[in-house]
Amino acid sequence: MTFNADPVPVFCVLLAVACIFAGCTGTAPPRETDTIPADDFRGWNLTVNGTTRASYTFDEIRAFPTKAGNCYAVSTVGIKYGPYTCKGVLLTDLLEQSGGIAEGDQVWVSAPDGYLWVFDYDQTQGEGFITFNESLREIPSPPLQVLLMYEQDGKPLSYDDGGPVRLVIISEEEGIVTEGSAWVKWVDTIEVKRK
Ligand SMILES: Nc1nc2c(c(=O)[nH]1)N[C@H]1C(S)=C(S)[C@@H](COP(=O)(O)O)O[C@H]1N2
Ligand SMILES: [Mo]
Repeated sequence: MTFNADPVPVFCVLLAVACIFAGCTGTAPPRETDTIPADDFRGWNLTVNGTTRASYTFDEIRAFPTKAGNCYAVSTVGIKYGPYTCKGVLLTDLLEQSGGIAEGDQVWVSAPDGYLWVFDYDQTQGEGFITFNESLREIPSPPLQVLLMYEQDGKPLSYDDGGPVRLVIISEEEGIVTEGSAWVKWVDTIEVKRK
């Protein structure tokens, strides 16, 4: 008697059987530092702390008036991200619910990974950002707005892209590139700092 089974398919069958017993499902493993919610975004909360403090669920954020615009970023090393259509809620609309902001205030925007970006008053009003054209030449800034984005190119913002909510800078005009360092991913805290 000869045993002449081709070793390749045999190996594949063994691998498949081993995989079934090991519980492989083809999905990504859970994140180790799961202080940041997964893509269903349950448990995520956004705290806005101005003269009054407010806390919002993802559904409550989406219940705010929506705003959409063009957004396009460049990283510190010159890689461009976009252009995208970004949709979400305006920072100023959110801040309004917590007492608003006044000249001289700063707005601190942070995320569970410890990242923090500080916006001065002018920037909350869409002014004072550095802007570039698509060739990354600095250009005078057109009118801009600061948006908390939860939809990018018509799709819910994924965790990997900074979801549930990422701070972005939008413009009516197309091809306006802003600095990616201000585009805080996984935003969960917004604080108004008054001197
Ligand atoms: N929460 C959080 N947001 C962040 C960062 C970060 O480290 N943590 N890095 C910033 C910087 S410096 C850049 S250039 C962009 C990079 O965007 P990407 O991670 O989508 O490539 O995200 C910005 N937002
Ligand atoms: Mo960056």
